[in-house]
Amino acid sequence: MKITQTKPLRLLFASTPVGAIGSGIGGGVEFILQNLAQEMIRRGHKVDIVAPQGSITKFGHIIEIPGELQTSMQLLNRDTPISIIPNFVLTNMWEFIREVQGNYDLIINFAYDWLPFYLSPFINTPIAHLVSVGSLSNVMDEIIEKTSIRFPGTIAVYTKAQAETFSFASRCRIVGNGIDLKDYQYCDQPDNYLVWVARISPEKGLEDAVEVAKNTGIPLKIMGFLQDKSYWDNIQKSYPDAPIEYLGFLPIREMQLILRRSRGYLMTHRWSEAFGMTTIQALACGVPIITYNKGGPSEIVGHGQTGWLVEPDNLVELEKAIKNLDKIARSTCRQQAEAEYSIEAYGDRMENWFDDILAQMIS
Ligand code: HBI
Repeated sequence: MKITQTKPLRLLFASTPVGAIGSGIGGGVEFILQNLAQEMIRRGHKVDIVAPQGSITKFGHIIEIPGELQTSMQLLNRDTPISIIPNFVLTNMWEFIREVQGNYDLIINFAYDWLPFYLSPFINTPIAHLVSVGSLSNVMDEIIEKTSIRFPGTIAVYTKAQAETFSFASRCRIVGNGIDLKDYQYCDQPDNYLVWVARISPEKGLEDAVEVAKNTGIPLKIMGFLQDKSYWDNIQKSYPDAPIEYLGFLPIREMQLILRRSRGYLMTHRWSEAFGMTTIQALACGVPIITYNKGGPSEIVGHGQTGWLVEPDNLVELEKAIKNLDKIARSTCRQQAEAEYSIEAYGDRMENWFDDILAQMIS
C-alpha cells in the first residue's frame, strides 16, 4: 500500500531563491512548483511553500522569507566558488525550514543551490531534490552527487538529456513535467506568425529567432520575462527592421491565447535546457515546435511528428524547418500533450517518487 494513499502528506516546498514566485525570474521552476502544488492539493495533500518575499501563487500556502535574492547560477562560470552573503534569502529560508521541519512529512527542494543539498544530513525530515538545471557548476555537481550517494533516490530531474549532463546520471530519477490541459485550447486554424516564449536572457538564444524572422519575413511574437535588458536592446539595435513584437511577461491565460494561434513555436536555446515548459504548453494548443536538437526539448519533440529538431545554431536548417511546419498535423501535438504531459500523469510520477523516498524512511 502506497504511503501517499494511506494518509494525506504534509508537504513543504522550498522554492528557488533567485526570485519571488510570480516575478518570472524563476522561469520554469515557478510554473512547475505551482503545478505540483495544484496537483498535490487535488490529491488531498497539504502544501506549504517557503519562498522569497513578494511570492504569490494560486495553489498552496506561501510562507514569505525576507533577504537578498540569489544570483542565477548560469551567470557564473563552472568553477565559481559558492559565496554566502549576510541576510541571504536562501540561508533565511533554510533556518526557517529547520525550525518547522517537524510539522512536515517531506520537504521538496526546488533550488539549484549548494546550501539545500549540503544541509540534507542536518535536517531530519526527508528532502526530495527536484534539480531544475543541467550541469552548470563543479561545486554543484559535487554536492548533488554526494547527496545522491548518501540519500539514494532523492535526486530527480526532468529529462534523460538533463540527467546525462551529470556524471551520476544513473542516480537521477526522471520525472518529466505536467500542465493542467484545461488551461489550453487546441487551435487548428493558425494565423501567419511564429512565437518565442522564454526568459529574455543570452542562454535562450533569442537572436537566432529574430534573425530567421527577418530572413523569412514571418512575424515573430516574443513573450517572457525581460531578464537581461542590455541583451534585448542589442537585439533590437542589430535587427531594426525584423518583423518582431515583444508582448511582455503575460499570465498563462493571455500567453496561451497568443501561443495557440501561431503557426509554430521556436526554441533556440544555447544552454542545455533541462526541459522547456513552453514546449508542452505549445503541444497542448496543437502548435508544432521547431527546436535545437539538444537538452530536454530534443526528448519532448517527435521529429516530423510534433515538430522539427534542428542542428543547434544552424539558421539555414531553422528556416528550412519553418517551411516544413505545414507537414506537421496539429492534432498530433495535442494528442502527445494528453498522453504524456497531463498534470494527472505528472502527479502519479511525483507521488511514486515521494512514496519511494518515504518507504526508505520506514525500512
Ligand atoms: N540559480 N542560484 C540559482 N538557484 C536556482 O534555483 C536557479 C538558478 N539558475 C537557474 C534556475 N534556478 C532555473 O531553474 C530557472 O528556471 C530559475
